[in-house]
This record gives sequence, structure tokens and C-alpha cells, in this order.
Amino acid sequence: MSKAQTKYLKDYKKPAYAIKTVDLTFELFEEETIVTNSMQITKADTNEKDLKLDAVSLELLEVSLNGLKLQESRYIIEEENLTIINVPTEFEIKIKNKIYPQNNTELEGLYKSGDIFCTQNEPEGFRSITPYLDRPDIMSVFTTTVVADKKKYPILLSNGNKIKCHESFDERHGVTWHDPHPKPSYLFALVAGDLGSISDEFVTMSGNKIVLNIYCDLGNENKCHHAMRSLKEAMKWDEKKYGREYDLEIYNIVAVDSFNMGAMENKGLNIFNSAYVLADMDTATDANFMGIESVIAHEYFHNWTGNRITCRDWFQLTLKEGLTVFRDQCFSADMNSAEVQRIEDVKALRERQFVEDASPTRHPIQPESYISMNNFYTATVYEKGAEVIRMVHTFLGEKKYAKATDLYFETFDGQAVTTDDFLWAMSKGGDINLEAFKTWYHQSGTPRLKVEESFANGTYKLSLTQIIPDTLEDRKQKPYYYPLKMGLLDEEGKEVLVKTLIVSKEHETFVFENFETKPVLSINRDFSAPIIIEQKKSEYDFLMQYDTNSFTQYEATQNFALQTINKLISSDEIDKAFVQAYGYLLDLDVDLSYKALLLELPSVSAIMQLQEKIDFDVIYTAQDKLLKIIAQKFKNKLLDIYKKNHFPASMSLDAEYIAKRAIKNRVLKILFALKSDEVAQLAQKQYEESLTMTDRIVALDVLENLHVNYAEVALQDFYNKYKDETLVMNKYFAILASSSRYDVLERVEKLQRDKVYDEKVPNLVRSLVGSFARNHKYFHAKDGSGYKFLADKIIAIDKINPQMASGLCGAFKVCNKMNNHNQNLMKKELSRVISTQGLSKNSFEIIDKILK
Ligand code: 0A1
Ligand code: ZN
Repeated sequence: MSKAQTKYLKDYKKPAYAIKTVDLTFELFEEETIVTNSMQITKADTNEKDLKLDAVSLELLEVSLNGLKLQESRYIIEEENLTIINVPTEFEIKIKNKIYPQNNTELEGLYKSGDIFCTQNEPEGFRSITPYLDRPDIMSVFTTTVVADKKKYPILLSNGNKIKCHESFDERHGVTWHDPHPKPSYLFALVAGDLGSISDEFVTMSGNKIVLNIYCDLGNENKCHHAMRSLKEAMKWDEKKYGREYDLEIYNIVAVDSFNMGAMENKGLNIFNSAYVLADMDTATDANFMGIESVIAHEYFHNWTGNRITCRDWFQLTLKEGLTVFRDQCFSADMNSAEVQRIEDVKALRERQFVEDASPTRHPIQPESYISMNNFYTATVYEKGAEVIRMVHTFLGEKKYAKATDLYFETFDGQAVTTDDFLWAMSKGGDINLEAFKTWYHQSGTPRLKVEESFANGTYKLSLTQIIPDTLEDRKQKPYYYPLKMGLLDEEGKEVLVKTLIVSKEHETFVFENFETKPVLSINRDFSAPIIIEQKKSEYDFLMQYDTNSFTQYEATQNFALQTINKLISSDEIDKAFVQAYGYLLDLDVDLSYKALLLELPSVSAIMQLQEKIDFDVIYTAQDKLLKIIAQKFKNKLLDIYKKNHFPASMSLDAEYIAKRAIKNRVLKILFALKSDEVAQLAQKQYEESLTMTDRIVALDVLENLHVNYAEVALQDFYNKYKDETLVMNKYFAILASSSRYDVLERVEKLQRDKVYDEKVPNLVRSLVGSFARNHKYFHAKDGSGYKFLADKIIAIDKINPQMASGLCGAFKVCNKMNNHNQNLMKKELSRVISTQGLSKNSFEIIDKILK
């Protein structure tokens, strides 16, 4: 990568032109597509002479200005631009160009997923379709005509409402769509294909009837009903919670197999990775069903937070993503168990975002610079961004937050705005000063809070010290301003105080009086701030038993388990108090899906985050040991829980049955540590008798890691049954690539040649190669074989799909925290990748940061 150009937020300039309307015609053919693009443009800055449009690898057929064909001397074509020289103040530009969607393996712009033409334009895909001012603050009204073969592509879709069908005498036909809402080009979409669909309708709060369609590959229609249900729930929820109503006559969703991310919120025409649409009890797990509900809602919520009000520039990405993730998290909490949802969200944040925030790729939720914007669709911008909005919500409370969001929608509807505009609305509507809060947008790294307690003469003192990590360039950063929810419990576990403290200084002490005995602290309840608490604490077992806040009860268990594992690592000694406290949990009479989370022991990633220098062998040994002690000590109790919840088997998606499956499968995974024949038989029976994919997949995973012979039979059976269901085969590949069996790498290499596997389909790459990269045991093998394999894959995939490749580079993020041996091996491979000729800017940016 020779000329990696960095873009900076500080260089933002208002656009010099406005595009009022765009008229697009797409003539789709098997080899190529002809795009005709007419734009009505006005100069905003009259000093400007030339019009420089974004255009990638442009194959220009014709360009005219106000109806007159332009001579070659009137325009310049460069690698990434088309410049029209000397334009008037108001004019029409018409451009005709040729593109090749069939050869587009990057899956950006217009491309083919199987036999379906589809688009992905966020953030900068539109410029590879046609020349344009491809930036989110250029908002215009789009009219789109799609013309294609009638038989092969009976369904032709674009944004907005359908205004005209064109029938012709030959085999081709066309449809014109008009979107009355001005929008940036990244929200443009087009789909053409022979698709199956299901339809429904939704009547909005003001009585508008909306047609809802979900399109998919023919034959998959029956797997779209959960997505449709979720869409209607999301529409209802946004009306009730935010007063937001849908604003077109039709809402279309299309599921495609080849998609780089989860889904895309294109105005009126969402395009989805089929993994987030298709589900039935035979092929999808309970987690898949939940994932669909949340992503369908996420994309729907973008209609207001993202589409009606969009981002001024890509540095503002968290404006729409942080807010929309917060909205989808609240929606899921309302639809399911709120306590489970909160824990799952925090777990995900810590597994991905905390690791990113401690790595050389860390960045503020509002980054200051980027080389490839594609690299900034990160857990930081999304999930930490959502935590930042959640803190605003906590400061304001439900009522003021509603007033403030109303003000946000009223003030900025139809505009491209900044995070400062959002915070203005929050402080004005919420009647609160948020100046000190802004640091959350501009600083990186996870803040820590050192907590010290003292108690004397009935007075309890809480001393808090903020420990703020420096920037990557070793610059000091400021203390943060955040809400810290806390509770104090008396010795019987009764809540004697509940309070939300406001933390704002580097060091401060809070004093509470009139206690007879020292109260027990429960801190950062509900995970009210995205921080790491540092505390020397001996009361975890008490909190495990008595904490009245479900999040901190879970937290106490995790912390106590982590402390126990750390002791096991350094002294090989087991803390009996933890084992005993774990016993209480088994007897707790609480919601079973919550209990399933309580019983989960810390992940490898959680343990790793506490290590100064990471050594995965040591982590696995300690983790196995603790699990085994627990499984041995509580074997009978665990078996009882298993049996009690295994029967009666049911295919129901009701919360009660989801919870029964969750607890039963958690217990099976713990019993697995016994490595006994009895457990293998239990798993085998579960596999054979399973009515749901949830049960089948857990059983298969346990067998794969426990019993080679049983596993072979079950895996073969699974393969035969599901080899034509790509979404299920993703699970198969993931189980094999995450296995703890010694021959994993060899098997992964072989699986790449399986006829189901296709390196051009991101879901399959993520399942096989991505899962292997997260298989710490073998990815970090001491002989360097895992690193070499992944480096080779990055080099190969980078040529096909740079976004996929740079995603895989992320596995090397822990490099600087690894022990010296592994670190050297990693660096050697990364140096090899970065010196590859023609490496994409996506992969370059990530590796360059890691190697710096
Ligand atoms: N805006 C989408 C996510 C998305 C982003 C980039 C993509 O391709 C580069 C695709 C989708 C969302 O938040 O759902
Ligand atoms: Zn989003």
C-alpha cells in the first residue's frame, strides 16, 4: 500500500454544491450495467469554478451539461474523480457510464449475491456506481428506474414508493421508484431478482396503511415470519416510545446471502444479510431469533435516527449508530427479559469493545482520522457509542429524555448534523449542562475507577479515583463525567441506600452517615458507566447471594470467579469460598435465563484482559481446572437441573421454553468438564432427540470436544441433513473451527475445499476462518502455524474483499499484549502481509497500527 491517504475531521468543509434531484436509470445486463445519472445542481459557493465528483474506476460513456454533450477538454477523469471544468451556477449534468456488478467481489456499490442484483453504499459505495458528491451532507431527492430481463428479474426495487411500471414488447421490463425524502447517496439501494416474498401491513398511529414486504430466495418464504413479526413490533415500539411514525407507503426488506455486515438501513429498502432474516425452529437457534429481532428493529429505527436525521460527515457515525444501538437494546429489553438483555449487552461490550479499547486500533467513539472508513464500523463507535447515549438517558431520566429527543427530531429533521447538535438537544431538552460530558466523544481507552472504602463511627466513606489511560501517542486525557449507580446493603442483604452518584473529578470522596455496621457496597449497578472498577473486595460471595441488582449480582459472580482463576494461575490453589458461593447460585430461585448467565464462568477473553502478558495455555489450564472442580462438586445438582429442564421437549419460542433450553444447555456445558462417558451419552441423546437447533448445536459442540467417535457420527448426520442450508452450514464450520481437538488447523484447511464452502461469501469466511482466529488455543499455537495460516488467508481474501480481510486482521490486535514468543511470531506474519504488493488500504490501516 503506497499512498494511504488519511482523512481528518478538522479538515471538514461545507459542500460547495447542492444536488437538488437525481434521476437514475439502470439497465441491467448479464455482463454489464449501464447507468444514466441526471443531476440538478446548484452552486452554494460562487467562488467555486469546477465540479469535482467522486468516481471510482470510472468507465464513462457520455457526459452532458444542460443537454449539450461535453467535449473531452471539458472534463478530467482521475482514479477517484470526474471533474467537470467551469460549471455555471445552476445546471443539469447527465452522465452515462458502464459498470460490472457481476465481477464485483468487494460487495460494495452494485454487485451480485448469487442471482440477485443488490447494492451496499454505506459509507462510500455509491461512487463506484456513478459519479456523485458521495458524502452524507449532500441530500437529494432520488427517482430511479430499473430495467432488466423480465423472466430473470421479475422483481425490481429501489427506494421510496413505486410510481410506474414499464412494459415493453421484448423480454425486458422496468419499474420507476420515487423517494420524496431527500437523502444522502449512502442510503440509495437497488435490488433485482427472481425473489419469493411474504407481505403484511401496518397501520401507523395516524392511520396510514403501510405495505410491508420481505423478499428472499424462492423457497425460503416460510422462514421470514419471525422477521415480519419483529418489524411490526419495532414499528409499534418506535411510535410508543419515541413518537416516530413511518413515512413512506411501503417498507421493503430483502435478504441476500453475500453481505459484508449484518444489514443496511437504505431508505424504504433495507438489504439484509440473510442470517438476520431467515429462521425456523429446525434451522435457527434461540440466539438467532433474538438476533433477527434486534437487527430488524435496528434497521427500522434508523429511519429516524440515521435517515431523516443523518450524519454531516463520517466522523459523526456514532450519532446514528450509538443512538440506534441504544434504541435497539431498549427495544429488545422491552420485548424480552430486561435483566438478561443488559447483561448480554455488557458481555458483548467487554468481549469486543474493551479489547479494542486496549489495543493499538483504539479510537474515540468520534474518531479524528481514518484511512478507510470501512474500518470504523467498530464496537467502539457502535456499542461504546450506545453506552454513551445510555449515560445521557440516565442523567436525564425517562421524561426529560423523551422531551430532549422530541426536540432533536423537531430541530434537525431533514438535516445532516453532528454529535454536538445531538448533545445540544439533549442539554436543552433535558435542562442539563453536558459540557463536561463531551470528553466521552473525543477520548479513547476504557476509564478505570479505583474504589476505596472506609468505615468508622457510623460513617461510611467511598473514595473514588479515576485512572484514565493515555492516548496512543502518550498524551494525557481528562477525567470523565458520568453517572455511577450504587447501592448499600446491610448485613442481612437489605438495601439501605440506593443512589446515583455523579463522578466528575479525578479524585473525590462521598460520605454516608448513620450506619450501625459497615454496609456492603454494590457499585456500577446496571453498568451505569462503561468503565472498569478496580477494587480489593472480599464481599463477592455476599453480593452473589444478596445483591438486589441483577447486574451487580452477576458482576460479583464474574469478579469472584476471575479472582479465583487468577489465584489458580499463580498458586494452583482453589478458593473454596467461591465454590461454596457457586453452590448458592445453583439453588437460587430466579428467572432461568438469568440463572443461566449467573452460572456461566468467565470467558477466555475476560481472563485474558486481566493478564499483564497473555499466555493462553495458562488461561485454558486454569479455566478447565475451575470448571472441573465445579462440575465434580455439584455433579448431582447439575444433572438434576438438566433433567428438570430438558423435559418436556418443546419447539416453543415462549420465554419460558427459551429459558429452559438456556439453563439446561448451560448445565450441559459445565458437566462437559467431567469429560465422562455419561456426559457424552447425555449429549448424544440430546443431539438425536433434539427438536430445536438450539439443542442440536450445543449437543454437537459438546460431542465435538468430548468424544471423537460420537462426534464423527453426529457431524456426518448434521452435514447430510443441512448441506444445502448455507446458514446452518455456517454453524457447522464454526463448531469445527472453534474446536479444542488437536487437529483443528488441518481440518480447517481441509474444510476450505468442501463444496459448501465459498471464500466469496463473507458469512462462510467468518464462520470458518473467523472462528479459527478466535480459537485462542490454536490460533496462538506456539509453533506459529495459526498465525501463518491467517496471514495467508488475509493476503488471499484481501484481493477478493478488502473489508473481509481487514476484519480478519483484527485477530492480531492483541499482539502487543502477548508473551514475547508469540509476539515475535505475530509480528513476523504481519510484516509479511503489510509488504504484500497491492494490499488494500483497509488491511494496511489495521496492520500498520498494530505494528507501530
Ligand atoms: N449502517 C449499517 C451497517 C453497515 C455499515 C457498512 C456496511 O458496509 C460497509 C454495511 C452495513 C447498520 O448499522 O446496520
Ligand atoms: Zn446501524
